[in-house]
Amino acid sequence: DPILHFQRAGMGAGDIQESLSDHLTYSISKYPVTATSHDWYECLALTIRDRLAERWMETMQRYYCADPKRVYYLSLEFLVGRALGNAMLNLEVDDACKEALYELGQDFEKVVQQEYDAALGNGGLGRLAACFLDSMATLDLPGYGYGIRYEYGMFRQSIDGGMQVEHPDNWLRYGNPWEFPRPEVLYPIKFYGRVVDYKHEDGSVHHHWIDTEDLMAMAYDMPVPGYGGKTVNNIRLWSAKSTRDFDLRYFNQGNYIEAVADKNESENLSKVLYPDDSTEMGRELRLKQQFFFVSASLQDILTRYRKHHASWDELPEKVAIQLNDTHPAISVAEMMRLLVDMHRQTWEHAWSLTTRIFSYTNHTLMPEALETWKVSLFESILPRHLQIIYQINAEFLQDVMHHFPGDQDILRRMSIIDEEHGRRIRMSHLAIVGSHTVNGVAKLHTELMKSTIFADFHRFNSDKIINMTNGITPRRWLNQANPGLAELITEHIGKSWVTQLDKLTELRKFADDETFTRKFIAIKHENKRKLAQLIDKRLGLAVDPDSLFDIHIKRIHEYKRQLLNVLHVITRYNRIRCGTYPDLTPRTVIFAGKAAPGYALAKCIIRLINDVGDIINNDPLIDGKLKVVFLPNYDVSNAERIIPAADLSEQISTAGTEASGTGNMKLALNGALTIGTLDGANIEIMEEVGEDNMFIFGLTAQEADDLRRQGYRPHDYYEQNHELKVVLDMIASGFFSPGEPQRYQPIIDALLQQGDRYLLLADYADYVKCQERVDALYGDPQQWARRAILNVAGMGKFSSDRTIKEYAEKIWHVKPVSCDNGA
Ligand code: DL6
Repeated sequence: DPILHFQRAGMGAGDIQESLSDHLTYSISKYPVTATSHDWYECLALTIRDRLAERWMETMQRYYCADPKRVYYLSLEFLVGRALGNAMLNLEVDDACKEALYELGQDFEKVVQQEYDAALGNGGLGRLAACFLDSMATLDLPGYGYGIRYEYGMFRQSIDGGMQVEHPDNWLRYGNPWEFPRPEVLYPIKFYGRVVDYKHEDGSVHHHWIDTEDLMAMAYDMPVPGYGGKTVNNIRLWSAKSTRDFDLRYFNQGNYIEAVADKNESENLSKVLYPDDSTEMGRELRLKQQFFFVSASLQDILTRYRKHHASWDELPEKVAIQLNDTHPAISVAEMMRLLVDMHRQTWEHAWSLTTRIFSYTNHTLMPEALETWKVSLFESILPRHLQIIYQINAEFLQDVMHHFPGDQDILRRMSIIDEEHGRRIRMSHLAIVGSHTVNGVAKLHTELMKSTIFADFHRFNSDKIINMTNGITPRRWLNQANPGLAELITEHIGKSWVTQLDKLTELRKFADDETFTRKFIAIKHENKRKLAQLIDKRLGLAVDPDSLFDIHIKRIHEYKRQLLNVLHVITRYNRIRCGTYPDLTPRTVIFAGKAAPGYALAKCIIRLINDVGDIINNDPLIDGKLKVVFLPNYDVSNAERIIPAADLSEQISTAGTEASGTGNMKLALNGALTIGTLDGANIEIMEEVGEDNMFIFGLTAQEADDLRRQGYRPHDYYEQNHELKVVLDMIASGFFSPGEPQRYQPIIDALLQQGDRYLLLADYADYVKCQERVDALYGDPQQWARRAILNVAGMGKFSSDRTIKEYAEKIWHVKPVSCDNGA
């Protein structure tokens, strides 16, 4: 086919205005007088979508003609947030859209705010996937996202009486203009049943998985525009549909109601995102979700490959599949099943192909987050896959045995099957064995993977585990979220930073430039003013934009140590009240984040933050010197509002626990100074921006490990540090919960009775001292701004473009297919 050329959708304000009016009539069917802001949002989204569609089809045709090696990013989570603002900026039509809406008498901001966030993820892992998609498209890489079209995304959080309340996120209620249903792209997915073996005359055995319960996976596609709009990639999300056969059984029996009820039940599979981050609940539905999207995606990938290729031999030259954590690790067994059982490849050939296709990213060292599934559950849901896993394991353990002759224990440790905890399948081991490359997400994390959780695998094959430090997309996290700062940067160094973030180093020369600094400070102040306005609107709480905005935003988890921050807040409160620190810099400490619904202690921490805020914010003695805010429902859109307003970025996880962090990158890129531990990517941020431009405190990962080995005694710290003792006693005595003095006993117990797993008390004194250095520097606005500018200037490395280029070169071996070198 010739390359398509489209002309329908012009990019000028006039063209856009025409499209908007067109859609108001033909898509919405309303007159301007009756159209709501949401109607105008729909019109604008469809107007932009038209422009994306042309480029999307051109991109897909370009790929079809060039038949390049493609990369498939398999992820149970894509936390993309809103699409409209990002698409307008990536197409560089935002000004034209503003003008067009203005001409039509509409308020651009109000219209854009109508969009629901696509919150198909929990936190870091899902947001990373979204940043990667943006970078792949921007770099013209043939990259496809595959995931689940959850009907309900991440729950909405409200706070009632200081407590988290979860609400369903019905994000599709008013439809989703960005998705294209593909009812013809439909694959059968099997569950349960049994395996029967047929012996052929030549002695070969063929395995049939029969008597299964089936459902269908139907595709929904969404465009992913790269910056500049040349390449628009695809994310394909699967939705569960009942099979017609399935319905028929009941219909034939004349049982209409049963048929419909059953249909609904099978469609439950893609209904809701599991809201657990860093813990695995081992639920049957979750395993079924994993297999569902894996099976559909692999069938789709193989179908696309087969359009061009008669033989399977070239599969690894045309297909790279990245497993985003172990959630899609069942892919290894499913690929084997498809190749061996369905496409009649020999086991050896299929294994050789499989292990050249997959690579796996590990995102956590937390033992409770490492996925395992009961063998018995597998046996029931995926009986054929269990057989395949057994065979993979048997062959793998043979290799291990040859490598470490006589070492029985290593076989036990490396086996895909954990025989000790009631026989479980270790999904990380399956992912490692089936992948050619395994990566960590920051240098320290990768080193710890090699020396702790995967030490045996590293000894077995020292080339397999490599590092790929995470990154973030500068399009959303600077260009879109912080237009003031983006413009200032562009004025001084040009706009190339949007795709070449390294260019930010050129800002170093402005760190001492008075005019630049003045403007930089003014932009930050304006961002803080806007956030203060939002806080006032949402919580009815006045905060002072001249105070230091101290920001702690991320999932609520013990290892992320929001509680350590609270201990400092209370210390500060006590210091102000006792009057010995009269010049303390006024601060507004802002928290935001969701707790997993079943994580009682994390919810308790949210309540404590709110209770502490209630006491401090209403204490007349404090006189505005300290405010504590918990901003509900942290999501991508709220992050875009909070991050540009941050002075101080709290990155205070116990060293050795946060795999990388990406919020740390977003905040520094927007000119916040980091107070943090030597953990995850903080270390690499420090290498880039310089130790003097960060506030580092606390134990290193090594020191934390040593301390635990020597026998950590949190009680000693409590006894020996008077301020700390006072703070803990206040919490324990009900100072912040007078109506229920025992409310925070679980927190006190975790720290003093249960060993303080995350070493809060050990790091407390150093943290408080470090906060004093923060105060001192903030007292000198010029010096503070200088360091903030140097932070922005040092963030070039943390563009997800850099990360994706590394994956493309070192793991996937894929190359750009740009308009110039395409077909
Ligand atoms: O790699 C992305 C992100 C890291 O930046 C965070 O440090 C890490 O906690 C997060 N992991 C998860 C859930 N882990 N699992 N499984 O979100 O990944």
